[in-house]
Amino acid sequence: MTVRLVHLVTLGWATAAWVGLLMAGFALDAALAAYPGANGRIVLEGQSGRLVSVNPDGSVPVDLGVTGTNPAVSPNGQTVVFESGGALSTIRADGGTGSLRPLGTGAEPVFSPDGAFIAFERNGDIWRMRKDGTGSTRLVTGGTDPAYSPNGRRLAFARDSTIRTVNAQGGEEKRLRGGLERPPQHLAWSPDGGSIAFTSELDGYIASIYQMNSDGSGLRLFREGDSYCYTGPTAGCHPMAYTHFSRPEYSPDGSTLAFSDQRADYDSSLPPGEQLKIYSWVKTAPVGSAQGNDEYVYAGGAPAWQPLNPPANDMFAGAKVLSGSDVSAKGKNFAATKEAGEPQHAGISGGTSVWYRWKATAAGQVTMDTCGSDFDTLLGVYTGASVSQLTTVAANDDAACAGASTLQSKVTFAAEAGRTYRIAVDGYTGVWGRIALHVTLSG
Ligand SMILES: [Ca+2]
Ligand SMILES: [Ca+2]
Repeated sequence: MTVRLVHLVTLGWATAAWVGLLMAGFALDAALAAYPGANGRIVLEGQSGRLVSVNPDGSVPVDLGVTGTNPAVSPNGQTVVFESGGALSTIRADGGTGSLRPLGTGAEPVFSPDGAFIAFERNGDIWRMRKDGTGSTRLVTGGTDPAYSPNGRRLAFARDSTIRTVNAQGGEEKRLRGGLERPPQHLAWSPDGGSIAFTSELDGYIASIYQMNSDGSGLRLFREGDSYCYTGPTAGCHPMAYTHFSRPEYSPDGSTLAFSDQRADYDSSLPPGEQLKIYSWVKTAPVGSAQGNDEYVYAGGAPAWQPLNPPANDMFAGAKVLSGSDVSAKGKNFAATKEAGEPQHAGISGGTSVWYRWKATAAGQVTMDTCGSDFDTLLGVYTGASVSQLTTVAANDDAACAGASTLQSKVTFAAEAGRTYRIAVDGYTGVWGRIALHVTLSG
């Protein structure tokens, strides 16, 4: 549903219109999300109305640089689609308005599990389009709150007091569950395919989160919203204090639900008439946990959980092989990690390394650089067969590329014929980006 709670406006959450910068986006991997996935960061609408990305414990907040709400993260974890002023856009998960791409009118967006499509609401119907905003088609007439099954074959959606599914390309509809007391909203399908979570809202104030099996059976309450009347010196029920649990979102590993916890509570230290305070938090709790076992994450709402899929050459043992005397390789260190025993490249704390190996076909001067990469790189070149027993050949943090000083890296050394060199490209303090790596051997 696109209806915003009235009380959010009082918090200054009103959505501002903004003008987007169109940019030719990078092509993204269309790999299916694997279950169980690894949990990345949580993207949410912060109290300022801007999208914020935080670690699941709320640490290291990053302002994504845009006003928006209802974010969803792509299966490869690299792109966020979100709603702002009645329109949808995508942005890189690490932010930056330079990657902003407007997609057109819509609400409640969600990526398909292969990352190729975005399903969304438009004028009370459910549509899908390609991730670049082209090819919009209506899948369902009369429906809200789409959620893909993890295998991508079905879309769950809400219509009146029922939860239904439809083929991901449209067509045949199935009713999973009817007779719900109140219209369901904010559907989320668990990564193992077994459960669907949703919000049930009483009157715009009180709301609860339910789960059910994905065949519609086994309805169970996860978090129950409630209301109460104040009994202090200014006793009364106008306005009422209440709790509002909404927007459940499964962690990629399936163990945890993130959700919005909004509440109005009395603060008797304030003057009469101003005692009702509104709070909005993102919290997490284990999927089967009882009420009250919630972890505070961050002030705000509408959480979306980022799946992490480290690159194939994250580990030393999975190094990508480069061959030739003049090699250009493209790569990414998104979601890459530091492994046990790994040295600090160029003596600097990185944390998001990927590995390459290159064998010198002849003796000569070799230059290796990361010029053209779009992040602050570290470069380390080693010999040795084990990540914890490497001998440093050369290392660099920042170097000149094409005559200008940059945050990219470059090394030059004398290569021995037939020797295999191990190359680590890392992100300075663990940043992520797209790698351009060049190896040039001159005889
Ligand atoms: Ca690594
Ligand atoms: Ca650097």
